[in-house]
Amino acid sequence: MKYFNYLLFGAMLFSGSITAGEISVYPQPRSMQISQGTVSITSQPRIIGQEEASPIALASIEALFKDKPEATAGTSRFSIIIGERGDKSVKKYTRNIPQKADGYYLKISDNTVIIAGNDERGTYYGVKTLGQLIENGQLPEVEITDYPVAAYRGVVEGFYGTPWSMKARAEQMSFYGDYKMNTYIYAPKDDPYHRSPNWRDPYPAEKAAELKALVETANANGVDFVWAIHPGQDIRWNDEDRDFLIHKFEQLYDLGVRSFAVFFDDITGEGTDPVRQANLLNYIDDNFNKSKPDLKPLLMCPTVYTGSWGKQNDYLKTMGDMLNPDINIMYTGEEVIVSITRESVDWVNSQIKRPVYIWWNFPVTDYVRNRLLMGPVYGNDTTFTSADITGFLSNPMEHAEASKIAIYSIADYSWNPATFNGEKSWKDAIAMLMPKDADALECFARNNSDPGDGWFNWRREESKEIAPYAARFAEAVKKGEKPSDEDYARMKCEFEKIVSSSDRLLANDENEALVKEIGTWVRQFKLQGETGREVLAMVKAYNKADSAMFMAKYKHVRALQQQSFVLDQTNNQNEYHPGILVGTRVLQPFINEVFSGITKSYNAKYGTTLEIMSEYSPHKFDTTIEQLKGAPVRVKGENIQIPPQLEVIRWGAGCYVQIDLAEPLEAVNVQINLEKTTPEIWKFEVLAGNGEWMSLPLTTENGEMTAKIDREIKGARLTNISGRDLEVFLRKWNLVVKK
Ligand code: 14T
Repeated sequence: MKYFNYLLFGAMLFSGSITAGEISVYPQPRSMQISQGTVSITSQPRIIGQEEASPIALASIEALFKDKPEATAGTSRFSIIIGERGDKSVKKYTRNIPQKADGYYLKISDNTVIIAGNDERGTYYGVKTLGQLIENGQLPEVEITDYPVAAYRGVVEGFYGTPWSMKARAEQMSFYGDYKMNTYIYAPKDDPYHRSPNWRDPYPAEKAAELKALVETANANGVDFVWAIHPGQDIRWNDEDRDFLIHKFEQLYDLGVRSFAVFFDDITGEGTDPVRQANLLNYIDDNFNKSKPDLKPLLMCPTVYTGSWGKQNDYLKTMGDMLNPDINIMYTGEEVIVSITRESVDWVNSQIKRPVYIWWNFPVTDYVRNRLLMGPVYGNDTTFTSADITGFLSNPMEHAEASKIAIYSIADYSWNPATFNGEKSWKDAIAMLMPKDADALECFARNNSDPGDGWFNWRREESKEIAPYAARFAEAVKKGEKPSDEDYARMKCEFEKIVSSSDRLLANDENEALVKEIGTWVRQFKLQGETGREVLAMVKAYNKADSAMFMAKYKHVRALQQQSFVLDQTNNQNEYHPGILVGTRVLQPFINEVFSGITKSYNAKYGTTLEIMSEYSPHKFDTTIEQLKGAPVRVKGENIQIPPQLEVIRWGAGCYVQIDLAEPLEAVNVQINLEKTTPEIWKFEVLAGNGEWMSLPLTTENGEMTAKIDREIKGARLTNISGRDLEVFLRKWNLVVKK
């Protein structure tokens, strides 16, 4: 019999009826040896080991073969021997079972399947692998030894914004089970019972019942439901608050929760003290966790959760020295939004004196809520072992189904980083979500993956393949030259694909939840494709000196731009990053440049004065603050606003924010909330009708600064005149005008 080592020859072809190329198991197993034979499944299996084997593993087996007829004397019969370490059924295979949590040994040969887990979840995962191996009623003869690198894999629902629905969460659980993720942390920033103000209060009956049901669903899928509390913003370091916290945990314990976490991220003030945090956690560990033997290790998210912050103080070292050794500590990497590097993990582990538990801020979009992050997972170190990382979790988007592309790959990566292939994993995730329209979803996803320019300073590849063609094309137009036929054809083809993919996605009935979540972005994407197509037609008309055609296309583009603006202004109107952005890295800049460039050329050649501004936005934003560059100016009725920012803004001495109005407007006043600050250190000015900047006095009212304007202005500006660099929260910047 021919044996191949999967790790070395994973992609090799076989001459038998099943090829290795056809066998894809996700996450990728540690070692998979494939031989040529197959087992045909014509009936239900005979199960050996029912009495002792993991109940959820047995339930999964039943689900796998429920459509097969019962075995009769006539049908050829196959058997499944199943159990976990110590069970009678699998005693013979003890030495084959990897001695690793969640590990399993799976062997298929001679009409017999052996599934031997290291523990109950290992057995369950063995069944999940078996399920993925079935192809057209056949099983390949294989021998698999498998176990994960990261002990905890899955998702931390830890984003700001609309929490996932209970339905979406329940649906996620079976997805986690299927792809061997064992952890879901419940920590939505916008659940008031998780965080201030209500963390002390027990859940009301209805919410409690919903959580209980979700915990049961998690258990049925081999997922640890971790309930996290976030008390740091208003905790008082006294026995009363400590007992409130324990009581809240007790309520969740009674609902079935067996794993707990305390999060101290994104807080200020008293609550940030590492010594008091560590004492509280040790108290919980010693008195709550240790008194309940069925609890999983306690988990904490520190206040200092990045390497770059950690290097400025002793916080993480204090945690490492003080916290009981079995308490796990989370970390987002060197920055908040960043790839996880070997260097950063080695550093944090030296501080916390235990393998780190990674909270990976991908594909979360709470810092860019007008975008979707649907691109491949790449950039994380692939040499991590269990000695380096104990957990690797994804913080997802508020769009649960759309997040599955990334989560699928993170499951794959965290199980086996060494063999992780981001591109392949991404494609397979897409095909899993939408088998028939995978190419359409792929077109959308490859053009919607970059969070853009911002304080987070973390870019992702987007529209990678088309980018060189787009760059050459735009450059030619800019220089007044004709783009090459090849570049033209490639761009045309991409825009056609965008339009047809969008229509197919909107009509797709394979994955309703996904279509619902991304639908508005898909409609914007279709407009973008149509605009691109017509901008190309402008170029063609110009080069053929077909003035009538040029004007027809120009007018169409203007109309499409207006529609896209309206779609952006009326959908997803959250208060942070309202609107709907798509294809921002390559496609939109391409469209803008080519539109402006070709219209300029046309104006010059024909003596016309057609508007060349391509993005429809009535007012302009100007700033010298790096973090705010590119922020939108939102028009909402009579208010012209700079959307509030989540992060601390480093507002340098002399730096300003400025709005240039499209037309003179009668302004009433301005309301500015920078949290704790005083008007003396700021200068507010308006651009008067005579073209001169004039300073207006700021006063404080109900904690926010305000200035009366009551005149016609063309712009408004706020400058830091303190002479120092300041750190502020930009909570509100609202110019009230008369319409
Ligand atoms: F706890 C952490 F590990 C963490 O990442 N906390 C938050 C998280 O809830 C959020 O989803 C994520 C992405 O925006 O980043 C953290 O929130 C921040 C991070 C900042 F750098 C909020 C404001 C910031 F300035």
